[in-house]
Amino acid sequence: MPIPLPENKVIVTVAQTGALVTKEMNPHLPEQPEEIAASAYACYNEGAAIVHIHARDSRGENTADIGIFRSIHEKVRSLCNIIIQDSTGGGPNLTQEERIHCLQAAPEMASLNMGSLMRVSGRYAGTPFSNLPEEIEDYVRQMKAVNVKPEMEVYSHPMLRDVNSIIAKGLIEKPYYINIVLGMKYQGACEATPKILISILDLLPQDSIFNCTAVGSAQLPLTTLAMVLGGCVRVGLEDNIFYRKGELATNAQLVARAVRIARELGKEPATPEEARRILGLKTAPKAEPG
Ligand code: KMH
Ligand code: ZN
Repeated sequence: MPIPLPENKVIVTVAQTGALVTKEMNPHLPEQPEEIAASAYACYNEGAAIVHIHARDSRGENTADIGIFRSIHEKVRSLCNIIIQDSTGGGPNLTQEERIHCLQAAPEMASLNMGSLMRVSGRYAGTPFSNLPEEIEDYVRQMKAVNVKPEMEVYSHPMLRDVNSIIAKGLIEKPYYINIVLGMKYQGACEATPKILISILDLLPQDSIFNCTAVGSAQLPLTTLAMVLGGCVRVGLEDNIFYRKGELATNAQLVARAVRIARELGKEPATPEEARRILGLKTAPKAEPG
């Protein structure tokens, strides 16, 4: 079982952009560096401690361009000290090699997807979201070399095999930060149900802190359940574009709601500094807000 967060804190992550959502789907989607930074600042002010970053080019396509990642980081850090977690999931148009380029822009954390899935709809149906054991190991070694904390994304029970494998090989340090991602519309991903969340929690290694991400309308009930169970939560437009049925959300609204629920449950959102301490982050931001 995972360890509950100390001091009744909740670490709130905002996943603002993602790889699959477009401005046509939700015009509030932040895509360009200025938009991403402004939205991250609004989310920080509502209580987010971590921002999960995907970069887009000027046409809104997923990109691995280091200059764009650096520009996002600089702009975010000029506004606030929120923890920057870059995505190494990237997007379906990026190669395995490109997806890890973001480490060169010096994030404090990076996502590490713990197994392969198959895309079954949309433009990339029939292509794999490839995260083979040797690819995971290569990514985690690169993160370890630059003191970037992995946020391990687990979409199904068998992915815990690779979590346990990198722990056994000493490639990752405690506390292990495990993001249970439920409801992805990919073959091989689990549905977003309370039973499935709890059954994965039962199998987590010792010394792990868990976060819950749930896609679509499951975001609200499952992140609420995660807080009740002593975990952290991720909200944002990457996973869910609606505030409620038929009403498009902003990232800041989704963070504000998660924080309100946390407080109703007697918990406080961790500040970025508190989250750095809880997660044992080693790399301080390169630039302080001015
Ligand atoms: N879109 C999420 C469900 C990543 O960026 O590494 C999965 C994700 C992957 O966040
Ligand atoms: Zn992502």
